Amino acid sequence: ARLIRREDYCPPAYWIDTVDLTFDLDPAKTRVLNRMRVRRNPDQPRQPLRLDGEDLTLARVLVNGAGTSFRIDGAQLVLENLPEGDEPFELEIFTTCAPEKNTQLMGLYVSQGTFYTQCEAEGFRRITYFLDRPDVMATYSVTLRADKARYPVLLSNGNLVEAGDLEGGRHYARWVDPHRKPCYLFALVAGNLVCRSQPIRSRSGTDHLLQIYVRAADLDKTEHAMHSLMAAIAWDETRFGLPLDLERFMIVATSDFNMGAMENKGLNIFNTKYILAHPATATDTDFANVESVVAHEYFHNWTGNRVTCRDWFQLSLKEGLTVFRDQEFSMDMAGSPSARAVKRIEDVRVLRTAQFPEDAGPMAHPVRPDQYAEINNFYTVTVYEKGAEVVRMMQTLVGREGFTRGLKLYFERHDGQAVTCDDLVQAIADANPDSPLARLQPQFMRWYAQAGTPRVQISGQHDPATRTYTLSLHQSCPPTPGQPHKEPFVIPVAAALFDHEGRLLPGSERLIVLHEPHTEVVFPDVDSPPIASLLRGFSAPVILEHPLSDDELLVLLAHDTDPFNRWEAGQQLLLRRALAAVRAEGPVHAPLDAATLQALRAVLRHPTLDAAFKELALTLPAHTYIAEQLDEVDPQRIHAVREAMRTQLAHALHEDWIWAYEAHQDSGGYRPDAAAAGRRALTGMALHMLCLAARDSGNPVWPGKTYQRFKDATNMTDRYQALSALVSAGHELAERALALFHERFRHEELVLDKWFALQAGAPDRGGDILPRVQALLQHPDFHLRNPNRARSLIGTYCHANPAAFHRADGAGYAFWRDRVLEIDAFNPQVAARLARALDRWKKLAEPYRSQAHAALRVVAAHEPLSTDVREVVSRALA
Ligand code: B3K
Ligand code: ZN
Repeated sequence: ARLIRREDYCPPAYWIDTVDLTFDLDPAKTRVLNRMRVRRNPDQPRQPLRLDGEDLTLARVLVNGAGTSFRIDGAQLVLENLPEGDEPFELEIFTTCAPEKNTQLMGLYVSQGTFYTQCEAEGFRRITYFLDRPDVMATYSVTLRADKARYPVLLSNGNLVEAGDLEGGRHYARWVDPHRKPCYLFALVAGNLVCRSQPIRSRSGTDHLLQIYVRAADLDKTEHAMHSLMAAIAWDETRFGLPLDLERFMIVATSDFNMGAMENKGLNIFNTKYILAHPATATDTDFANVESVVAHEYFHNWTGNRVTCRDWFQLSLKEGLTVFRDQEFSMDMAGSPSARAVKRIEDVRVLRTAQFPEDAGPMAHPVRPDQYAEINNFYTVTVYEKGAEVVRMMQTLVGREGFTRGLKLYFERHDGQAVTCDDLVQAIADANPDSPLARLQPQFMRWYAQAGTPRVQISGQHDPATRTYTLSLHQSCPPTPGQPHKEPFVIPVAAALFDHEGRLLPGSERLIVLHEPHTEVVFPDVDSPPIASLLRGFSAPVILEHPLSDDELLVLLAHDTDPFNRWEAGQQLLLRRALAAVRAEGPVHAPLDAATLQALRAVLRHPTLDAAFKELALTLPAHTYIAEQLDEVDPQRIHAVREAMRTQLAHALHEDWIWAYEAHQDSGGYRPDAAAAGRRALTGMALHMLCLAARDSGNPVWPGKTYQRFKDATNMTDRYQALSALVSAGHELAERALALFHERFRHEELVLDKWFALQAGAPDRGGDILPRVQALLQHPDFHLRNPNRARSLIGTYCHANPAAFHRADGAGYAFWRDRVLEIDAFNPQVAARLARALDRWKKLAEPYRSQAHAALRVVAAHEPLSTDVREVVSRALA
């Protein structure tokens, strides 16, 4: 396929200053009249105007009110006979499209009788012919006309300036957005929705109206989203001095959405999954996700909308920065230092289990990619989460206040512009001229240019004669596709030293900034060999190779003052045990030793640690994280080792789990705060362990209690945890509970998604999951075309259940192959995400490797195949 290259960027030959759109909305045939003021870009050579369009029926083109000649060249409308001179001219384009036939959910589409749009990255061209690129910014006015009974609510960006009735039962609304914007931020919604409204006055005294639109049955699930929005608005003003710039800020939720949400100016459109939250139907995780995604989209109003991307290669300019901002917001909302650490640990886990594999696989790309065939394939954990880590390193290098100063300068310089990642780094460096960031700026930019996860190897030497400790750090980065050699990165390593009783050595905390391949750091006044705690708070997205002894790790697990590294010490111990058992010959047996079990018991019983922290510390390293440490991966072996470790934890800590369950019960009503959620997470884990132990002992007490809790629960978190404990222990009560759960929530789409996902993600026992997933495809509640439902069943099976997916008979891959092709025929974006489940096939042991290879080749050879899926599978096969 044709590759788009970053180095080919060229400013547009024309500018579009204003856009006036009139929609006659009809699911079968919507008419779109697009009137633009266009002018030539005098800085570019004179050339024809080429407008992008896709799946449009063109009816008429007028220039300054008169007919004109045009031609269609591929997906572009080409106008050659434009007025001489550089005066602006009026261009009028009349097209139609068919929203009800739009199964890709890009452009204008219909979901459950309501019209929605999705334009990022390149969906606006499916609505009208346009210069569909983010550096073309215009002001928009929009008139919507539709049947009044079926579409009583008509929304677009900006302010409502006029509305009224038309003949034939139709009505109209006219919206004007005062802010210039790129077309990817355009949105419209028309349908039968209700809304929760909230007037607010900002800290600076301006009045605004906040609205959340949903279906009538969902109105009681919007309170948490509204609170999250208000908190996000207040936070952005306090932390960064960024106010809400709109009279009206609207959010609309839809069940059919390709991704999480979209930050359209003043009219965010959300997947219902990230708006709706009621204690009876949503878990603590859902509540936390709603809070962070609502905040994320709101924060885009400045980082993305007021200052946008020059081209799509700069995507991380808005995404990395906005993820960083939503992470900071969630940490501030969590409150206590340990609750902040819990959020940090969760974010690092995502990075390690999803981004590190991406960075080591066939889709590896820099945070700012150099080329793509389909931009939708680059909305990745690298651009988002690694991009956020890069922004976080900048904050570490210039300090929190320095970073705020830097962002302020960024907005002073670039408000209203479409800019690049260089402009962001430049502003932060310029606002902090004495910082290591300013000194090392060109080298720091390698984080944007080089793919791959750097490794930092550590060795330490204590010298009793000089009472010094010398730390040697060596950095390297493995090759990635197209980048055989890497230059050294700027790596901030937060460090501290402890003695063997776990006491922090006074004055030993410091930030080491690596920028050369080898660095030596000398700590003075060290009497005896210390224990180095490095990369504290996960100060850089790297892999640390630090040969601490088990005893040293145990000291850090018990005493490190950095909660992140305390957790990390426990994970390293568990990872070592797991890897040793995976590499050993013969059947898997009891991978955990007594010392590790005792240390984990001490964490669980600890008098002051947070429940949420305990739950994370007792969670085993993820399957994919273990797999990444190996050269050759036998997924069944990893699964067996993890199961054996879980079983050991369940039995060895049996009394402790009973204690944990009983000591962390909440009385009173449900509240989604971090402390209460932590207690529920820990009691949920305890139930899992107690049901697991009961499976081997045959003792019915705990499964019985769990079933009772499942039935009596007053919130979805407790109910789902209990159900999941029965399902993952494979207890006979699980089937009954699943049936009850379905019966009770059969009208709740998002709960049904959980029901499908739980079954698709359950521990595999003798290959029983695939047949169940296949049977569920035929379930009357399964809808392949609904992205959430497809992801919950098929996505969970292929991406989140390695032991069930990687079958020795290859049936999991055949299933993957068939579903990728089936979905690709109507929704390439969703298919391409699914296609990535085999990214790491080359690491698989036989027979998995050959079977995965065969499935990939079938997909790659299929005709027709979308650009999206073709790019993913051809990179996997390369
Ligand atoms: N900017 C959107 C993502 C659009 C994805 C297009 N394939 C949501 C977000 O990151 O906030
Ligand atoms: Zn975003």
